[in-house]
Amino acid sequence: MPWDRACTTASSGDWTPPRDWITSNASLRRGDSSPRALRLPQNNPVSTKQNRPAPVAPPHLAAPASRPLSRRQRVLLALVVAGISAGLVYAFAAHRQTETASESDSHNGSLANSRDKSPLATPHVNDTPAPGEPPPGMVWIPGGVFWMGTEDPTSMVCGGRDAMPDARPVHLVAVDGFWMDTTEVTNEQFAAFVAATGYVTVAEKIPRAEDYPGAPAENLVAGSVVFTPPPYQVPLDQYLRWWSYIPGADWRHPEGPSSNLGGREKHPVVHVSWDDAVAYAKWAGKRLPTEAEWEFAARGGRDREPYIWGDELTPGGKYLANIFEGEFPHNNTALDGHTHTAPVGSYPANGFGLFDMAGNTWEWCSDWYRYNYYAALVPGSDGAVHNPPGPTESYDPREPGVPKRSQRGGSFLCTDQYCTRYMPGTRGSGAVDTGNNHVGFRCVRSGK
Ligand SMILES: [Ca+2]
Repeated sequence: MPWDRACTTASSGDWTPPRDWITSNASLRRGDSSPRALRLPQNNPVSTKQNRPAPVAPPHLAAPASRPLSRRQRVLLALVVAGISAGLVYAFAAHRQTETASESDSHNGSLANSRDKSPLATPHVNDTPAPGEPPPGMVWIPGGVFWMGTEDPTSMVCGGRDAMPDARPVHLVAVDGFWMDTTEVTNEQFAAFVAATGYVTVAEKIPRAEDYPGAPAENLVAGSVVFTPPPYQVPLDQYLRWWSYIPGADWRHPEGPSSNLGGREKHPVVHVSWDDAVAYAKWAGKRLPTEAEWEFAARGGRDREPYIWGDELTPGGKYLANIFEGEFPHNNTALDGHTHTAPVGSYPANGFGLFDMAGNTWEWCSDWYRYNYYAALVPGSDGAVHNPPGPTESYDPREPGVPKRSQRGGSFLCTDQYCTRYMPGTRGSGAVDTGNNHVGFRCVRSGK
């Protein structure tokens, strides 16, 4: 299939190759007016140290057999045998010590060490039965083992230009069963929460100057970040060309004060910060998913496939998610039927009955975002990392000092021209205080 038909990229001779930064998931903190170069390091600091013991040479005890040994020779031979025996004992002890150290390393160091052992765990979906009737709007995800992360997608057809180094090493993860919302939280669901609690989202509050040092005074008004593409092609290395802080933009006014939710009751709620999402989840008796839960659920039982529906972006020319087609950011051809958010459930569900696990809106996860988290994970004795909760603190070298949580799934603005984070193994992140009009969420509930 020709590239321009298989991918979201329109045929364009003057298309400017993007740099490796995450436009569609850029962290635009309230009051932040200066564009930053958002570059990821090209390689993760993954140890390849093997920690194997040095090979022990086999003993060579061949003695001359054609003539009897003298007493001196017998004594020397006895000493040699004793020495070799002691050496073997020492070598064996050293081997055990090295094995122990290696095991200890794998509990304290990198996942790479565990790769020396054949993992006992294999990718599978558990047959754990649901612990009861499903809560309304939720489906049972039975848990299991899967390969989490992605290999470099830049070599794939339609894989985009971002190597996604933060999604490696690909590693085995085991997750327990849990309930998950079949769709992203909708505007009408969020409205019910606000009506019941009087909750006010971050975007509806006036930012405090002390929280945003250096921010222009005109930005210290309630509002949020909105996708505002120009009507012409622009260089793809300055995201402020298509993102704007719009006073009055919030979940009720997705594009600004003149917009509303009319006809968008079933669309995913947007302009929610991480705290807003957590507040909703608590009210609903739920929680946000971990990244591991989210990715296991998104894959729907498929093993290491680039898309939640298989290995081709548009099988049979059909779009299976709300992403971006055309020329980013100015020409959205909407071949998938939508230029902005789509009503939840507009595209086929994945193997677990979950909708929009690719595209539509980014979804907040509970984990702090740390770019090299996967390289420091601790596998269990079966070679799998069990129910990883995320790192204890965030770190994004692109924006050090900005606390970020993980986001997953990509959005209606993701395109292979820029980033392909609708692939389930890829990762995104966002400043905890920052929502925009392509970030939403869904909730989970523990199975126990
Ligand atoms: Ca679309």
